[in-house]
Amino acid sequence: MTLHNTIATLASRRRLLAATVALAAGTFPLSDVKAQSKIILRISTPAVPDDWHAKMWTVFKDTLEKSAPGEFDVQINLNASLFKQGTEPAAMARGNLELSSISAFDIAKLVPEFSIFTAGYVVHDPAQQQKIFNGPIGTEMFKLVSEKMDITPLSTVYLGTRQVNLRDTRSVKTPADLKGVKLRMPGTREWLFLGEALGATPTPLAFGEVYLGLKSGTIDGQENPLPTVRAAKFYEVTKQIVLTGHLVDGIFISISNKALAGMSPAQRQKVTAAAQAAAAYNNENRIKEEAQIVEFFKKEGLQVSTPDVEAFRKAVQTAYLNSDYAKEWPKGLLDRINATR
Ligand code: KDO
Repeated sequence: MTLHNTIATLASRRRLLAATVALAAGTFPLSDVKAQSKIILRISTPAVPDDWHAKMWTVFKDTLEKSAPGEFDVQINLNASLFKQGTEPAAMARGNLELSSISAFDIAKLVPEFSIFTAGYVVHDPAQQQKIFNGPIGTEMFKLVSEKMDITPLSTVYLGTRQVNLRDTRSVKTPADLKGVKLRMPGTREWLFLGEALGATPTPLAFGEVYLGLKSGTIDGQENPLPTVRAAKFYEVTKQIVLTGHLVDGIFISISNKALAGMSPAQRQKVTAAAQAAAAYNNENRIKEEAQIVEFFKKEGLQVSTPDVEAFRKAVQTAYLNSDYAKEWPKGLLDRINATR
């Protein structure tokens, strides 16, 4: 080996050594390691970007980034792009998903006691809903959810009050007037029961397919809270809203128990606080929007009609009280709900 070659070899070894030292101490790989050590929180929801319960996840992410900078990697997936509507609880129990906003209907499948919150005309308004779930009833019911589903509800999100929304106009005063109407419902037994109790012919369809179903006429109508009718643009393909107000609907920001187990107590507390901030943001904005939204639909040319709500209430309550669902409701729970004001 010539002297020149020896020097070149030494220089290249030195560069190698320097690179190794940089790697060990260093800049690039260290940031990688840091990113990997962040706790990943994958979120999946069918919500459309314009809806409050989609936007609330950004509030969750920002709140957590402020309270626990660099500790979490929050990944928001809207439009059911990660998991199909209704499959989130199973994904969470398997450890494939950390967070979602799940409905009373999702919960009732595995926790039959919870079906009381799928029944029409049980909860009266959003304020009562918050009192129910932030009080002793919520504590008891969420404990059941955690035990039976391996997920923990962290906050209660007011999804809105569900109303009937039809493709063509018709006179609707009582449930009898919905006879034969193919009313789209999400595709589970509990949802279909609600559609039937309203007097319609319930037709199962995933949320993401409702717009086209209305446009093409495979369904005659759907029911959802009015802010969702606006955000998902159902008003473009329907002509009437019937203010049945049949369900003061709630969804629950929930986390998998596996994810909770991987956190320190301080991190758990921060995640819970972020979930509560997200729900508060949604609830405030949704309630405000609901108070003035009818005007929007009228301007869009929709007919907004008020049925005989008492007739709907009576029919729906009778259907539930005579059903097998009611047999699963904990004794005295309905009275306790009614006494929560
Ligand atoms: C729907 O499919 O009608 C529904 O309103 C049911 C809710 O439980 C919830 O899944 C909601 O869709 C989605 O978040 C989309 O808004």
